[in-house]
Amino acid sequence: MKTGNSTTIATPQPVPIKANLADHERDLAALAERLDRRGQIIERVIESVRRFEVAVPSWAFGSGGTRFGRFPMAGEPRNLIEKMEDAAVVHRLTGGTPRVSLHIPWDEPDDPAALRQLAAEMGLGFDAVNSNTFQDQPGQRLSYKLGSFSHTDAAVRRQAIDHHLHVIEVGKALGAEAITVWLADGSNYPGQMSLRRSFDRVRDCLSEVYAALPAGWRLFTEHKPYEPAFYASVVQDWGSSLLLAQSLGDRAQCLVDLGHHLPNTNIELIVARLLGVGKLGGFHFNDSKYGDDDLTAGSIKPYALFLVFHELVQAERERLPGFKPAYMIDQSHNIKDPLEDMLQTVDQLQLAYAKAHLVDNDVLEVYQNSGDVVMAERILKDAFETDVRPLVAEARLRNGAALDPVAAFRASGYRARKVAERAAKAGHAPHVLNMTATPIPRSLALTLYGELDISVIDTKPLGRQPIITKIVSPNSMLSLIGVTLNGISNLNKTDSFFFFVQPMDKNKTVEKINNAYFMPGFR
Ligand code: AOS
Ligand code: ZN
Ligand code: ZN
Repeated sequence: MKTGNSTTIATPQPVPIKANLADHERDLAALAERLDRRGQIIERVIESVRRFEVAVPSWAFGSGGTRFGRFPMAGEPRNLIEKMEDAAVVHRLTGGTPRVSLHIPWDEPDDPAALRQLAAEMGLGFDAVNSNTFQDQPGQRLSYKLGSFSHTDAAVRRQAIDHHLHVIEVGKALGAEAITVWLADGSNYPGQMSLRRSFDRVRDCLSEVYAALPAGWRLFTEHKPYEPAFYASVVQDWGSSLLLAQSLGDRAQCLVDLGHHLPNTNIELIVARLLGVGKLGGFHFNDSKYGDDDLTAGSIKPYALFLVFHELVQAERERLPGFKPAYMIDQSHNIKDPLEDMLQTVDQLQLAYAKAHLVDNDVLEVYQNSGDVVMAERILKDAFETDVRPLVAEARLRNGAALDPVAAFRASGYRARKVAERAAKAGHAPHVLNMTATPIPRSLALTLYGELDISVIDTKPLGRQPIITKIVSPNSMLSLIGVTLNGISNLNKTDSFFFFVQPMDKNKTVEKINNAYFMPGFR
């Protein structure tokens, strides 16, 4: 705005994210029409996305960290039950995460059968259980400092095998059907370990674990090039992983963690190779720029993610023998709210999966066979560059989940309630009462996606005044607050109070203006 010689620039305001059903329907119709022109049926893709499922990791609901530190977030889950609560929210909002992948011993349940029951009540089950011999646990007899399955001391190897047998027992009680083995075993300096014998020892130990697999179970071996071993990891790449899986037996397969490859590795090629020999067992989805960064899937290399899904969807459509991948997320949420990060991740996976369904594999094959490189590439690019967000939102909607999971999560006030509840000492959690007389979006979101008990008061209070509902633009908010403050100043100072309740900002304190109490974070 120009005033005289000076120019005032309005302070930029964040655009509120909102999901509007009418807009969604228009966007969906436009996409359907566009796909129809390309000879594609949107319905088929929507139904496929509805069936897409990925497991969430029990270890990623709290803030992660690096070796330089961790920045804990208010409202993080304090125990396994609270992690399950958070997992249920992710499933409720995305409709795509009905299982949790549990880490033992970090998230070892006291009573696995009871946890299984509770999870079922929350609409959740369990995916692969994860062992941990990459660190010593309190009270542990022998150390894994120089390896677990690869250790030269048979007693250490025995201890590591027993741990895996125990993890399988826990998994059995939970109804899981697979165990993921990621070993940190390796060396930091040349000469530290025998490169050949260390691998043999790992294979021998794994055979004993494999022999103990319950009926119907699978064992996944997860490779990783480096970290914590910086010179030579025992199971460093998909070649070693495949050797192990092949020597163990049919029920041993390889798990591909997207962050476990050296820069520029062609991961979709690895996926194709493993698919080709029926040894692709599962995934740990995440994204990375440099190493095992555990960033949000699709945040750095979305095209690479799409190309991985292209291989997977082809295998799915061709009903490749033995194709039953366990899709799991493995991320570390260091600076984002872990729940929002998880919601973004699932959305990214649903998008990549949907786009892969837009590839016409028959036409692609024609171009491949005729050597038309440009058109073959274009088939993939056309699919990747299609904005499939309305389609994925529709799939979620039909699954009873949210059009826009992050928006619904923010509107639900879930985190704010958990901040209060989880900061409180046991037994002192505040009860929050949300009251609404009209179906405003926030109340609806709370009802649909919050973990609320709902009471309906259907008798109107005596002398009830009519309720006027108005839509106010963000610009008129300030004057509205002014009007309210004026009203407040006329209140009887002793027995009338106004409370403005907003999500907690622990750096601010309650303020009193006139007779109104502004809870932290109000402005
Ligand atoms: C470690 O880098 C791996 O990704 C494993 O999957 C590990 O077990 C998991 O990240 C839990 O720490
Ligand atoms: Zn992993
Ligand atoms: Zn990792």
